Amino acid sequence: MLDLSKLVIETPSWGYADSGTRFAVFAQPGRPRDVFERIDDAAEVHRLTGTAGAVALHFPWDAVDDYGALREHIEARGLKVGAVNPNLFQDYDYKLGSVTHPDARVREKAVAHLVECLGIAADLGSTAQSLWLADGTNYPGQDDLRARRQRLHESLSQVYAQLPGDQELLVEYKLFEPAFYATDLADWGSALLTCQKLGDRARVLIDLGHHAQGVNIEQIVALLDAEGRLGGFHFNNRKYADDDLIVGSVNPFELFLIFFELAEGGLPRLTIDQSHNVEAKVEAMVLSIVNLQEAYAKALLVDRDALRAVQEAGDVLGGHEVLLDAYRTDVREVCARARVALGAEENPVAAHRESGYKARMAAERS
Ligand code: RM4
Ligand code: MN
Ligand code: MN
Repeated sequence: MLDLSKLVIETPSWGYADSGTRFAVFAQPGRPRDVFERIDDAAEVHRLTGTAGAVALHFPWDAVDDYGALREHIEARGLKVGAVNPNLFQDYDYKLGSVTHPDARVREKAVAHLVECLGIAADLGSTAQSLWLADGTNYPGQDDLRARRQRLHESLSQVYAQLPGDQELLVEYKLFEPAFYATDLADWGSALLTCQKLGDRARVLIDLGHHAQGVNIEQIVALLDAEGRLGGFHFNNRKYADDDLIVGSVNPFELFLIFFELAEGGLPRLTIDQSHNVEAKVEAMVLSIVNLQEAYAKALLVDRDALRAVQEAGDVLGGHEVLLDAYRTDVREVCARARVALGAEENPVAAHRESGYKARMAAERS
């Protein structure tokens, strides 16, 4: 029988909040008004799916006066705090960068926020800082590329020196956007080099939407894992760029191949990083979790001994067939039963629709 208990997905507090594109933000009725209500939505997703037991937070978006009270609220709803995500991209001072900014005063401010987040994580019982930088340049010649890298390492070393022993630093990269010429941490290689400079507790975080088209992301998983530097994974899906769509909605086969590699190495920290603009947010999150459960179930079905045997025999398509056998298996029933074993719903999306949660929140949170 399939056991889903080892699969823990962190859902993002920011995935429940208002979001949009640069063209418009369409506020949804019943949307949470503060971090406490975002946690309530996360708890509803966990109740339905059994797999979303932690929630990743973003600061200052989720800042409160009393972190003890926030922690109590989270734990009272049966959740844990996932990674703490410092936000270094919205303050006006960060227009030309945060930890890479040419002005030392701005770099100090960015470092101070990162250090503040170490304390917030400690108060909340979180064991990871998850860092994504919007830093980069838009035009050739705008800034000195080597100097920016130097500033990045100097700033992050100061933070790493203060990293509490039970926390790790996850370093996320992204090819482009908001910078359109040179992003300071653009790919897994630059993130890995940065982590190696910092120390053992700095590891790379892969976001599914942060690569050029066609990049083999499962291979990056295998490579970083083999180096002991795979820290985490952000799930979403895309057709073109960093589209942040529902996991598994556009390219389910790629998701399966990624899970095959993730499951090979022992799962790292797994987080959904999505932004729902036109779809219902809680339902979108539930569907993402269901798709993750199914991809994970299929990855566990791969006959790894048979795979090794045909690989050693040099059978080119034999190995491919072993993967396809697992991928083509209908796992909906076994996942439904595994969810029930966790005390969750057989069909989470239908249960959510029938529960009236959406209408109730629309009335309560008006
Ligand atoms: C970025 C990146 C980060 C997330 C922000 C909101 O594109 O994926 O992980 O924290 O968006
Ligand atoms: Mn991300
Ligand atoms: Mn992103």
